[in-house]
Amino acid sequence: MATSAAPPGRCDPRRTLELRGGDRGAGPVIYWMSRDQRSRDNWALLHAQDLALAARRPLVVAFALAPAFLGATWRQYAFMLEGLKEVESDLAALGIGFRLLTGEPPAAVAAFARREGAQTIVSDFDPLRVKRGWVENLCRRVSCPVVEVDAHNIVPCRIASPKLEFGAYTLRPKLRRLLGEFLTPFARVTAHPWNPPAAPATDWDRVAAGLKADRGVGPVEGLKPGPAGGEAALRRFVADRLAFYDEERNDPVADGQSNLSPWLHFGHLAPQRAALDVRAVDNVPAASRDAFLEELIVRRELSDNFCFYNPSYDAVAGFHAWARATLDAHRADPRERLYGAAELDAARTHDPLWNAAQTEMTRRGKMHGYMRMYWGKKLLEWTPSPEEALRLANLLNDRYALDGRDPNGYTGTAWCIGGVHDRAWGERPVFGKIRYMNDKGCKRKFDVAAYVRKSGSPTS
Ligand code: FAD
Ligand code: FO1
Repeated sequence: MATSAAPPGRCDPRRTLELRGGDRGAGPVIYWMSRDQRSRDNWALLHAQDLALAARRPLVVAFALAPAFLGATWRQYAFMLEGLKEVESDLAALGIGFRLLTGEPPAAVAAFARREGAQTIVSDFDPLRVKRGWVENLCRRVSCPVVEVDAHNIVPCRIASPKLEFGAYTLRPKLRRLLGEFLTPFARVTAHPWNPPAAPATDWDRVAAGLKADRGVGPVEGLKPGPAGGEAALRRFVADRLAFYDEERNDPVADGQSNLSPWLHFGHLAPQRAALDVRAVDNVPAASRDAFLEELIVRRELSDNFCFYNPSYDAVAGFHAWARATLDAHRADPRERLYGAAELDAARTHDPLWNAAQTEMTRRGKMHGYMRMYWGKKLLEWTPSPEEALRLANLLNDRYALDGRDPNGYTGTAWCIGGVHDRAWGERPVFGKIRYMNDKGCKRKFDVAAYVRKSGSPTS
């Protein structure tokens, strides 16, 4: 069926970056899907389709299932695999191929691309070290062009700023200046006229059985993984809780957050979709709408900026000089209490509030955003060094949180322990000038006893 040449690029060219040139093979365009695991609202898929339409080629999406990923357990893999099943059938309905590849991702994708004679490979932007390493490795293994598309940030990370930003206050104006050009409606992926050779549907049971992920951390009940689940969660938030977001988002007892982070993390839901839908709501207080957009756009895109431009985003070496100096000056301060990984993991500290936060995360797969700050800061107070505090914060967060292994997480723990994107505060033992938080501050803000009851304690 002849169709017109590709419509004029549906994806803003500023979202794309050619990582390598090369010889265009005679085969399909391949979108190596990783961060943005969805068929709708996906600029990387739209760009890959434009390339395939212009070359009158099939379009195939490849997902490389890593045998291990930053400490991910069965909890996270189960959520992700459920979503990928849905993506496979969404793509099939559009005549777009889906291939689940196993083994080390760059080698698996390179072998697939060579076998198929890929015309071009499109990848989706991700600032994490492991992901950038995968794409660099791929570029050395293939001879066709490889193009990166930022499908996660509303303002592409590389465009928003060419450098590491000090904080929200320095990035916000840069985002604001460009938001009008990038916070635009999504084009739709169309039915693809050149279909890839039929391939057997993925044997998802066999894929799951082949995963070594630690089954000791089980799936979180009651959440519907995948793009449809993410879109439903967004509709529920907008309908029921957006109106109260400004005053309730920092109250761990109220269910005031959107709870969208698992679907945003796996790319089942596009942040831009959430921003477009929330911005269009006109029957809620502007303060709530604006507060949500500040977190969703500024805070989240600040995290990508931090991880992209700071190679030590998950290390004390990545903290600002003032923070390293103040933490060094207080390294020898006596710690009132010291806890190791086992006690912290089991939520067996002296502090019922901290235990409740840890229990919420291990049971629910998500800790309330306000409690994450308290939770992270106590680790600095109760471990022998900032390095150990940061290691344990990332280890526990990535083990239990559905939204873990994310730039937001590494930035969040660096904020808690190293004052990243924060300022210096009054000097005190152990913390130095890093912002301090304690349970008295929490008691002033919300009903601590109610939160402890709600989250349960390890023995309950
Ligand atoms: P909402 O309040 O509804 O916000 C909506 C979205 O805005 C979030 O999903 C997220 O994409 C973005 N957002 C909100 N707050 C922040 C923030 N402080 N920094 C960056 N983006 C933000 N977020 C993760 O996605 N994964 C993590 O592993 C993670 N670990 C964290 C660890 C610590 C120690 C701290 C202090 C924060 C961490 N955060 C993490 C950031 C924030 O707490 C979560 O994004 C938020 O609580 C997710 O729940 P929600 O989607 O209901 O948030
Ligand atoms: N991305 C992949 O391309 N392949 C994987 O096998 C994979 C596993 C995985 C497990 C848990 C998790 O939280 C993320 C995982 N990711 C995987 C990456 C994810 O899609 C996101 O791109 C990043 O974690 C966010 O930057």
